[in-house]
Parts: sequence; C-alpha cells; structure tokens
Amino acid sequence: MSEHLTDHTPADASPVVGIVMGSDSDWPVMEAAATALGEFGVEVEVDVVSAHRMPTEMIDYGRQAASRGIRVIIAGAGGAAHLPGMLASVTPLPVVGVPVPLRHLDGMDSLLSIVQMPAGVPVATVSIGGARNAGLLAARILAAGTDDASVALRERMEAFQADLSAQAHAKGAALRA
Ligand code: RP5
Repeated sequence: MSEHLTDHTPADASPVVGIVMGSDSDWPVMEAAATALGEFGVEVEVDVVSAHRMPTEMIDYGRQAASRGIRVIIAGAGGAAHLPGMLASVTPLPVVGVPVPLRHLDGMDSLLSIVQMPAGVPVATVSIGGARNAGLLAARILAAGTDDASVALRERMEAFQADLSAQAHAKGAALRA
C-alpha cells in the first residue's frame, strides 16, 4: 500500500468496503468514496491493486475479498480501466466501478472500459470521476439488509436524503426571494 493511502485504512476495525484503484495517482479522485463512507460510519480498506501491473495480486484480492469480510468492492481506474471488470469476474460481491479521468480523452476511455461488461458479469458503473456516488451506492447496498446494522444505516441514508432535499429547497427559496 502506498504512503498516500495507508492512513485511510483503519488498523483496528473490520472493513466491509474495499476501495481499490489501479494507481495511487487515482487517489485524488477515489478519496471521495472513502469520505462518503466515513460520513456513514462504514469501515473501509484502501489499496492499490493494478490489473495490469500486478495481475496475480489483483485476482487474489478479488477471490479473497468476500471471505475476509468485505461486502462491496469499489474499484477505480483510468485509461484502459480493466480493474473493476476483472474483479467482478472473480468475486461474487457487488463491484462499483469508478472511471477515473486522465489527461487524455477526459475519462471517456475509462468509462467505456468499465461500463460495457459482458452478460453475466455486472459492474455498477458511476459517472466519470463519480467516486462520491460510488461510496453512497456502497452504503445503500449495505443498508439493504434486514439486520440491525443495515436498518440503522438505512435510517442514516434517509436522513442524508432528507437533508439533500432540504438544501435543494433552500436554494430554490433563495432564488425566489
Ligand atoms: C491506470 O493507469 C491507473 O488506474 C491510473 O488511472 C493510470 C495511470 O497510472 P500511473 O501511471 O499514474 O501509475 O491503470
């Protein structure tokens, strides 16, 4: 794990969301996923798992994530962004893909690399650079259960949505005033 990322992995908690990316250069975009999940009290682990530069480790990560207690994987990559799809091919967990924009092509290459998956191997793709929504989607996936922790998380999500709505209403009111 790179120095940039280590601080965001709780040492004494059990992460339930794995946030991985092809390079630490993706972190400025991907950090928003960790921030969003932090707002909901969801424990995450963060790491660089490159599909092209460390394929064996990437496959191992995907194969072992569920048995380690991870329940959702958020995977971000730029350019020829094969990481989310390859992880989805070896894990039964839901995978949320984040297209990371690079200097060329404005992230369209990343988006198309992630979104056009073959039937049977789904990746839930968010917008280019949409790591915050990836985090929020992971929180919603975790909130879909019926156990106490899931119900509590769902209540936090409902409060978040109510706040979002109130903010939008306030903006409209300010314009009308
Ligand atoms: C991709 O290549 C990574 O996800 C990153 O977006 C891009 C560039 O990586 P670096 O050359 O900055 O390490 O695999």
